[in-house]
Amino acid sequence: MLEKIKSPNEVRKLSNKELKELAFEVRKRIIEVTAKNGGHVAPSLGTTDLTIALLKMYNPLKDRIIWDVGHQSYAYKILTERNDRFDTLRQYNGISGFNNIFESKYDAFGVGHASTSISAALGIAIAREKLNKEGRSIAIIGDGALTGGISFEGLNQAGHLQKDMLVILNDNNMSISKNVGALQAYLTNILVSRSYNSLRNVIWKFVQFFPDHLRRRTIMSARKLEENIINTLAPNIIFEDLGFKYIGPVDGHDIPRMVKIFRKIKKNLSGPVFMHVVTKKGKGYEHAEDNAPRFHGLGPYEIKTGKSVKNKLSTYSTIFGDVLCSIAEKNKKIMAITAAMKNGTGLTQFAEKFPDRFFDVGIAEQHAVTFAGGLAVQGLKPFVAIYSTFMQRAYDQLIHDIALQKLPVVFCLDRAGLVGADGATHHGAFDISYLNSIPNLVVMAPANAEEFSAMLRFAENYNQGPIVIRYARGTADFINKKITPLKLGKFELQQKGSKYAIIAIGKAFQIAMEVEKMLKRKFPELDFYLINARFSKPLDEILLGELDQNIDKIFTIEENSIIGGFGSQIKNFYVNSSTNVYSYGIPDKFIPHGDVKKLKELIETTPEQIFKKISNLIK
Ligand SMILES: Cc1ncc(C[n+]2csc(CCOP(=O)(O)OP(=O)(O)O)c2C)c(N)n1
Repeated sequence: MLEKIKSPNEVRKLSNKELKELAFEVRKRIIEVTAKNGGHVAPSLGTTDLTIALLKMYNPLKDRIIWDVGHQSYAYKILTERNDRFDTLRQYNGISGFNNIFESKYDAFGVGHASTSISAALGIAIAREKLNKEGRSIAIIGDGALTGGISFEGLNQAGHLQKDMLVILNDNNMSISKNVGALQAYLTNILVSRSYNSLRNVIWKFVQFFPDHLRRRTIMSARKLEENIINTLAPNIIFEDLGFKYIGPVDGHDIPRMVKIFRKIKKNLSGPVFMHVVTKKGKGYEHAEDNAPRFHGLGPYEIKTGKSVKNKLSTYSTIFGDVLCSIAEKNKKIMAITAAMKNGTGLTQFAEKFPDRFFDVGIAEQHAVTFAGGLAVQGLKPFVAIYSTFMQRAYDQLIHDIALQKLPVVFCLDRAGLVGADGATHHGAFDISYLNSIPNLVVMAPANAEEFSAMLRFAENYNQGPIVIRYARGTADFINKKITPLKLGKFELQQKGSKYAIIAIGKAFQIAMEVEKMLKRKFPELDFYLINARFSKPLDEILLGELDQNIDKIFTIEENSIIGGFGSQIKNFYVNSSTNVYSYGIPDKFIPHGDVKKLKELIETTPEQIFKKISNLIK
């Protein structure tokens, strides 16, 4: 059947039975492709039925469907003219893992970072009204994404403006790990109280058939019980209080039921509507259902067993988790904070060992940072682990709440640099640029596993202000050498030279070493300074000053935007000198998704490419 669906118009013609069959085929396709390419399996299997019901009732070119994060939109991609290219999911030049307005006319808004759908859908609803365009605006947001503050900023305005729009809450009780917080407890409360309501109706109906005396007694005790239960169970529906019409909870795997409700909404309801849909993450694939956190997003896996194809090696994230646990063993002031990325940032073990010193704040990066500020101002030592790309959310908090007050918070920015298959929305391309300009902040980046460990220990003992450690995604390189304790702002001079120097920061130092070897082979008469910067802020001004006396050209390498990055700091340092600085890093472009090696070729930062460029400059 899927073969025959060339556009979503054809979904609208299908019967209930055919829709069910289609859901089965779409799930099969998602599993087959993600088993090869990796991807967000469980979220997309969970929303397959909802997607089909939506496409049965809405026209996605006229009605605008806005996914939140977009990691759950694979079924949507398959059914909106992308099935033939779906095998290229997350590969270079292939289908993106999220929604992208440049990829398809069916993608109404670009996504990747959470909690944006309601705001975008409201903007779209108002624009369509002002421009006299037909159609509804529909946001689909998960219970995890709903914990992000922006979603409430959107609800607040939407409830006030009373424009036609539909917000669908895809409630599967899970963020990446189990969803946490009072809001999740509240949503569960709604589910329990609503199912209690239907149970109550059944009981009342049943009691009607009791003989009189029994009925009276049963009714009296039932009433008492009900009063008690209702007070604890039945909450006000917040979304109604905010001005939405609330529908739900609805079984998100019952396509005919959802279709009926969409039909009613289209026909009878105006203003903002909030539909609460309950789904199972990973639905239809037993391994994903049984282990939704692992199947939230993973690399290639074996369909039959669900096992990952590659064994996990030591990554910077796992090292972070291990070292922090060992530091926290002795130092009771250490607290760990994550914004819904417990597993991704390597904090699972910490959460188990020190549950009262671990905080998952939900998808709430801004809150995570200011919350850490509160802990630090009272004398605790918080380590906040956030991916580089998501830290962009909390820029003002970093400046206003932390750096300005010199609070000793340690920020561990995972996934700094190119991340690969998740693409433009997820590359950690900008952190050095956005951090270097903040006063009172120390910014470090490890070149290898041992150095990372030394940086975490340095950060534990540094109390003059905040520190950021930015580190790469994936396997860490080990040098199998102990590192002497770090000194603030001191670069590591690995090799002395003359005339030319290569300075790199973070994982890019591995590239620098390769480049130096190639250069030495080509120019045996030359000696290159080889420097591992370790710090992007403060700079090692003493060493840079010494170089100025001996050096013609400096080559900097980093995996960060060239604009405002490490190289530009070095250029700034030499602005009044005759030393020329050439920088290699991420150019002024958004980098697409694909294998990291391929992406490095694209931006001309493989060791071979940098070697060639430097060779030309030396010639
Ligand atoms: C600002 C931001 N922080 C963190 C993430 C990483 N992330 C992607 S999906 C996700 C969980 C989303 O949960 P939910 O919205 O309930 O969707 P589900 O995966 O359960 O369908 C998280 C934390 C993100 N995309 N954006």
